[in-house]
Amino acid sequence: MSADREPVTAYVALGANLGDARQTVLGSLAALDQLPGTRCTGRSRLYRTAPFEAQGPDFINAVARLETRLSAPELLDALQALENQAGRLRPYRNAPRTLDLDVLLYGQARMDSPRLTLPHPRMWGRAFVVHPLADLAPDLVMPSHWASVAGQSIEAVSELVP
Ligand code: PH2
Ligand code: MG
Ligand code: MG
Repeated sequence: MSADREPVTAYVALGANLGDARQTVLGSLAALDQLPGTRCTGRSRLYRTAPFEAQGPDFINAVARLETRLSAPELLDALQALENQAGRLRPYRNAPRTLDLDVLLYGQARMDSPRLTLPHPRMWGRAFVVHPLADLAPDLVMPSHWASVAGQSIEAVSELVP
């Protein structure tokens, strides 16, 4: 981490559908605030969502806003460490998981590397991202985004904490 890097606003999607998904998501929202050089400055409501192009139980999903001095690859490393701590296994693509943490946006960054594509290439087609993101950053969500996710099953299951 570079202490002289200006903080960047990043948005991270949280998802879980194995084990106590709600507790895992709440615990990782708290853990994001403890990452080096990082503050969690906003949390969406929690949502119960049907698996989208995936199998298994319903998910708990949320989005967090971070102010971070970590670079995008450093942030990704930190998120993967939290996934591993939560016991994440990867038996096949989109398998049910104890915890998934995805970088959605990192400032204005655009990148396409084998590890990380920014903005997240599928974020605007997923209700489980669009709805919680709109809790935190309604100006980012355009009418076309709402139209793209209409019909996907999603229900808020917590209050918005200011
Ligand atoms: N994550 C996926 C694929 N499908 N569906 C829901 N409802 N929530 C997710 O977090 C999710 C998904 C790939 O990461
Ligand atoms: Mg994901
Ligand atoms: Mg992921």
